[in-house]
Amino acid sequence: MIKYLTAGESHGKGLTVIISGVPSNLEIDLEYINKELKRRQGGYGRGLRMKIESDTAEILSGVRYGKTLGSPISLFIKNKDWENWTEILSVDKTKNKAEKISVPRPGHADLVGITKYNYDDIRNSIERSSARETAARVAAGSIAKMFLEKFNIHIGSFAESIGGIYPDKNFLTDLFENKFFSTANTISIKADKSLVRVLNNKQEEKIIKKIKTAKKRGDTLGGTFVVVATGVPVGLGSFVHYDTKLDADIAHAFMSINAVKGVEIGTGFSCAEIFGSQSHDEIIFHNGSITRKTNRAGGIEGGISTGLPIIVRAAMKPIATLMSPVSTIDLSTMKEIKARRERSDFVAVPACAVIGESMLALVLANKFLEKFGGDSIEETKDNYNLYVKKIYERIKKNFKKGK
Ligand code: EPS
Repeated sequence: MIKYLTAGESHGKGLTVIISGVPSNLEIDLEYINKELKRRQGGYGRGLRMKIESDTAEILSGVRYGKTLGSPISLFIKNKDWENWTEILSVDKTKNKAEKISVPRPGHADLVGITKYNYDDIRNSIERSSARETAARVAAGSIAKMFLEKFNIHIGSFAESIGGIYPDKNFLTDLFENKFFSTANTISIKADKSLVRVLNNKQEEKIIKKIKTAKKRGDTLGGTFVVVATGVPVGLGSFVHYDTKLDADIAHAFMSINAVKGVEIGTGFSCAEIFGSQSHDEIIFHNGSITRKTNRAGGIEGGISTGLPIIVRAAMKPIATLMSPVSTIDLSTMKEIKARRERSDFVAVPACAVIGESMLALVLANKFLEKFGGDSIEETKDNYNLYVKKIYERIKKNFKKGK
C-alpha cells in the first residue's frame, strides 16, 4: 500500500519525498509531475516566493526507463531561494549567525512550535510548518494520480469561494444532483484557466477586487474549495473498523493540509438541517447497473465508496502572516507588540485546492491497492477487471429468488 514521507525546510536546500508501495511497470511522466507542481504555484494573490521558485522534481530512485520498479520512489524539489538563505538555514553549527526571532504570529505555528520543541528561535517553527512542504506532497500525489488514471479515475478541483464571495449559481448542488460533468478532470480544465480557480467569470472579478482590497489593507483571505474524484469503483474502504473507513482517511488527509480548518464529504454540515427524505440518495437500477439518483452522500456510504463521484469540500483559514499585523507579545520581553511581517501569500485557496487533489489521490491510490493489491500494474489491472466484471453477477446470484 502507498506510504510517503516528506522532508525539507521552507528555505533549506530543497524538499524530498519518498513514496513506497507503487506497483512496478507504471509509466512515470516527469512532465506530468512538473505540471502538477506548477499548478500548485498558481493563483492571484500569491506572494513573492512564487516568483523566485519554478518547482520541478528530480527523480532519484524507483524508476528505470520511465517505469516504476516497485521500489521506493524518491523525488527532490530544489528550493531556488536557498541561495539567499545559506547562512540562516545552515546545517553547520559554526555558521549559525542569524538573528533570533522572538515575536510569534497569531494563527501560525510559531508559538506552539517553540513551546513543544523547546526551540530558542521561532525561525525553527516557521521553516517546517510552512506550506512550502506541500510541494513535496503534490509530487507524490501526481504519482498517485498517474496510477489512478490507469483505472480511469480522475481528480479535479475548483475554488468554491474566496473571502466569502460565492458564485450566483451553486455548482455544488449540481454535483449532488449528479448533473455536472463526465470526468472530474473537466472541472480542473476549466478551473485551471481562472486566476483564482473559480468556475464563474463574474465571481472571479469580484474575488480579484476583494483580494486587491485585502492587499491594500495588508490583510489576507481564506476560502472554500471542492475536490472531486470520478471513476472510483464501489467498494473502497470499509465499515468494519474505524481505521478502515474511506471518509475518515479523506478527512484526515484534508485536515493535514496547512490552514485547513474544516472538511465535509457530500452535503456535509448542511445535511444536519434537513429531513432524511431530503437527504438520502435513492437507489435505482439504471443501464444495467445499481446506482443512486443523487449523490448527496458525496460518493461514500458506511465508509465505503458507492461508485459515484467522491465530493470533498474544505475550508481554508486566511493566511496567518499579515502585512498590517495583529497584536502578540515579544517573548524576550513578554510585552505586547505587533506581530512580525514575513514574506507570504495574501491568498492561497487556489493552491490549496490543487494540494487537495493530491491528498485525495494518495488516499484513493492507497485504498485501491488495499483492495486490489498487485506487485505490478498488470497484476493490479487483472484483479480490478475481474472484480468489476463480477460485481453484478454476484449480487444477482446472491439475491436470486428461491435461492
Ligand atoms: C509557500 C512558500 C512560502 C510562503 C507560503 C507558501 O514561502 P516564503 O515563506 O519564503 O514566502 O509563500 O507559506 C505560507 C503561506 C505559510 O504560512 O507558511 C509555498 O511554496 O506554497
